[in-house]
Amino acid sequence: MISVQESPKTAVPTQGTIVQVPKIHARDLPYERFLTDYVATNRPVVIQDAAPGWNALESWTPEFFKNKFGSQTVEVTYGVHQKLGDVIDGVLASTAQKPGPYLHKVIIHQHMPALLPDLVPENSYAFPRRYCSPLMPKRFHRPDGYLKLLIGGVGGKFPLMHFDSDNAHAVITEIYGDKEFVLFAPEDTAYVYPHPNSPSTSQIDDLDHVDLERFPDFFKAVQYRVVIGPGECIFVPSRWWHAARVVTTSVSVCTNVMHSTNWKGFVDLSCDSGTGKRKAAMLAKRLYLEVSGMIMSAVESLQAKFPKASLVRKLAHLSPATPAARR
Ligand SMILES: O=C(O)CCC(=O)C(=O)O
Repeated sequence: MISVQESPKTAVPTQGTIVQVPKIHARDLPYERFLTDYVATNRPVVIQDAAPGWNALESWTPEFFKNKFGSQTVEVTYGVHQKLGDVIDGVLASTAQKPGPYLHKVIIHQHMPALLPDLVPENSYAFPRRYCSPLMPKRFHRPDGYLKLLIGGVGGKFPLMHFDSDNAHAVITEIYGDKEFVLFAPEDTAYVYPHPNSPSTSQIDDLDHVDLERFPDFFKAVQYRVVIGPGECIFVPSRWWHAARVVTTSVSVCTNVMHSTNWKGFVDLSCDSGTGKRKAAMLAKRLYLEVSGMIMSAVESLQAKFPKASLVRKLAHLSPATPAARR
């Protein structure tokens, strides 16, 4: 029995309609059903108890990071470098009136690989899938799903409301504290006012005080809101706008997912038309990605139909359907 906690739609005069993102316990959402009901339909969901057994859930407190990595210099936000110990002091002093830093540039495999054993077994809902494929062009090859560490204090927030590049899905798993997400569907893009020069970032930077003179159609956008706590992860589908704000001092991790259902959008985005030589290069890239996509689709359906066949197991790394099939 699926326990979906959906609250009724609430009409808020200046902000439009607010809908709660459904929450489902992992035991009621097998991975295959997650793929068909949410990934393939591009709808958001929160999964509870998504990462049972993670040491991180027991040990990753702000103090843990200060003690273990306090002297390490990290990039906190775009181009801002600081010692992690100072970042944690700022996070702990953060208030709604005077928000402290929000750490979002640490890639765990690259900058803090010692943390990896605390994230085992892997959260299957966050499995990066086609990003693991050796057929992925080098620039996009991310067997780790680009696993990022996010730390912030009360009132802190991810700096931009945006949707992820590459037409990627994102999964954010909360480890410590609570964080609020506000999402907007791709069909409401016009109402969140993308930057003319950066179409994946919104001009709206404070969802609680939206300037309705500058952004008069904002109230037409449907807001999908939810607060996630330790052990819960949110699936943010491709092209969904999202903003994240810390409710209580928060530590979480984020990965990107590339699946057959967001592949076409990825190919279209990465092969813009261009002219002259560039046009020829883009056509070659498109051909490569389309053929690779077909090979990956074939490998994926073989894994679904004949999971135990030895040839299929040999080919599986070309588009692993499970973490075990990744090489
Ligand atoms: O801060 C968060 O939880 C959101 C992270 C995010 O959207 C991103 O890294 O692209």
